[in-house]
Amino acid sequence: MTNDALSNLLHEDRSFPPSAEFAAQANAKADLYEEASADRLAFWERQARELLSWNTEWSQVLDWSNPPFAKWFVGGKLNVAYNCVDRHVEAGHGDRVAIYWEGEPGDSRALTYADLQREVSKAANALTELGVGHGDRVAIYLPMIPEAAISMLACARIGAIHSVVFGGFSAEALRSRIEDAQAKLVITADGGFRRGKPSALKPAVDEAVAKSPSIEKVLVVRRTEQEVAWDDSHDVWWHDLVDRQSDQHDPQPHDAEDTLYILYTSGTTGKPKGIKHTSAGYLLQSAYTHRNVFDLKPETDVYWCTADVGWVTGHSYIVYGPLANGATQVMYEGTPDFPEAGRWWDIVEKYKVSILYTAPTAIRTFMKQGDEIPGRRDLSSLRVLGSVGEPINPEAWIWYRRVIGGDRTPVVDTWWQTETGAIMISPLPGVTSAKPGSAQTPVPGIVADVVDDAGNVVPDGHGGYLVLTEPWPSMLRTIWGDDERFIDTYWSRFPGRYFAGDGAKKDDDGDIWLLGRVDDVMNVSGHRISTTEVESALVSHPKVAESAVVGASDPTTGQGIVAFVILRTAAGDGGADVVQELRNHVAKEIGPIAKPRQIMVVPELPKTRSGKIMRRLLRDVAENRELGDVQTLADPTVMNLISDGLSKGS
Ligand code: 6R9
Repeated sequence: MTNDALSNLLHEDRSFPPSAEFAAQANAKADLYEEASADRLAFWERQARELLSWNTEWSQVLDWSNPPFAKWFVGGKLNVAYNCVDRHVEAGHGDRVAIYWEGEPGDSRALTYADLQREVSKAANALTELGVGHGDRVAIYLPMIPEAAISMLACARIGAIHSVVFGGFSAEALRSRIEDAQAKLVITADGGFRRGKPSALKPAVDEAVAKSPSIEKVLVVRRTEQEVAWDDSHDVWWHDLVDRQSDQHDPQPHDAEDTLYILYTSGTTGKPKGIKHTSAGYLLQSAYTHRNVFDLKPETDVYWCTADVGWVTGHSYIVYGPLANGATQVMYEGTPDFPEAGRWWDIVEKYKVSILYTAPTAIRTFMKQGDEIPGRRDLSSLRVLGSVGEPINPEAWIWYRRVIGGDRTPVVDTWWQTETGAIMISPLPGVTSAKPGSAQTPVPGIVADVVDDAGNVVPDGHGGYLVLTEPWPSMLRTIWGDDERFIDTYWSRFPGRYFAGDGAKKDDDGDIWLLGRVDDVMNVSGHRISTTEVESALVSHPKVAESAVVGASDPTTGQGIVAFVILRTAAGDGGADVVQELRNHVAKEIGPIAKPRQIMVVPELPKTRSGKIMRRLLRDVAENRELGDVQTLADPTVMNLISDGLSKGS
């Protein structure tokens, strides 16, 4: 974020109190805060009794005797899939639609809770037939089709651990995740539809599986009907195997602390971290926040979260939270602008969506396209709007509320992370007077603060680092296979407290404003990508000697990836197409989301005397700003070399 944007943000003083009508009907009332602060653990126990169905009650709500390794609901047993599916059928809601699925080409499916129960049971039986059991890891690499949710729930049902890999990731990214988790099975599809065209997935799986000795079988959903290469020794069609299974499956109780899933996210090194989430606490906080932050009324609302299931938002707010709450939701396969820019608003109108949860990047893109496109659709069904993934600038917040929400709906800006598992800081609609641009208050049951470099809590009106000061039910339990990295990354910077990696400020009312990452993690369209990961991809190209990557502020995507590269002498000037070649190389190594917006070929990189690249100066160049202090550079003239080279080149 630029300094200008930051000071504008902190001068934002508009406030939107909830309407009396909304407040009167809201699930969450102000007394939740009092109840939770009076006795936090008792508060979570009450939520656990009210929101989840247990086979065995816990004997201890939180075991924090060996921090930072938490155990929640110790001794408790439940089945996550039963909680998300079967119990709603048993309660008489079998005919309620769970998922209105909308394919990009315009095909659609509606799955009721009874349908979902049958599909998940069949898939669970199929996984068992393939030899997948409790504790085994299953990689899921699927487009946004119902089978994604069905596969996740089938794993949960039998106690297998899923590792969903975003379908936009490369074969290499998939391979490294399979290897780290030692997955036994991959569930994939021939492809999915993207911008009007089938986009293949199976070839990337074939490439990854060829180098993955742990994989025994590949289960393939037919979606696009593209030609696929087939290896009978391990490839199995979903429709051959799953369709012939019994639709009855008896869900066994699993331990509250059994691992539910691993989800990889970028850290400050090149190696993604496998964030490990367990069962009961995770499900509880997903369900609790989904109910209270979005004010979900399962009988009447139609909820739509536009995320992909490949990200944590899709895990907690498409699969686990909404389904645990018995919600009716929309799931959409494709892009927002196909066949035209109004596609999302057509979907809102068609299904009468009442709760919409999306990312600031999307909102800013729509804002650029103008008010007319949403203006031509009937959006009057909307009653709550949510935002997630990156700081939302006040202008985008105001536009979202005014144009999409008809100046009527509360907007909730929800801060959380893959690691936190569920929403941590957010206004409560019906309770909080919302401030555009601020996530404001930890939700009841959560304790957060802002500290300075030395770990002292900053007074109101000051900034520093966001920390979480008490364990929470949906917290990550560790990094898969790497307890040391878990401790180092999150619990060492401020001992005893969880360091989120985000800068934050408390305003004069004590409300929290998130200011973006303070580490080498970029946030591009709400996706976390580490600078080191992109740098490693670049230097793996034979023409590149060295590279440095920064996130430069971008009006639409939040940040854009800007890479500085030094070419190898043997590569000469690299040729006219070198920049394109390198951009494509990064897309191939990591995935198209990591493609640099801009690559600058430079003769040198700015380094300190100890050899550390000064990204701050590169960010100044990337954002066309006057250079900051160059005194700590080993060679202060390097910046002249860089700017001269760039002005000649352009
Ligand atoms: C859920 C999700 C987490 C990082 C986080 C922060 C940024 C997310 C935000 C936000 C400001 C919000 N972030 N929500 N920043 N306001 N409402 O996005 O998880 O992909 O792990 O990213 O995203 O920087 O640290 P994840």
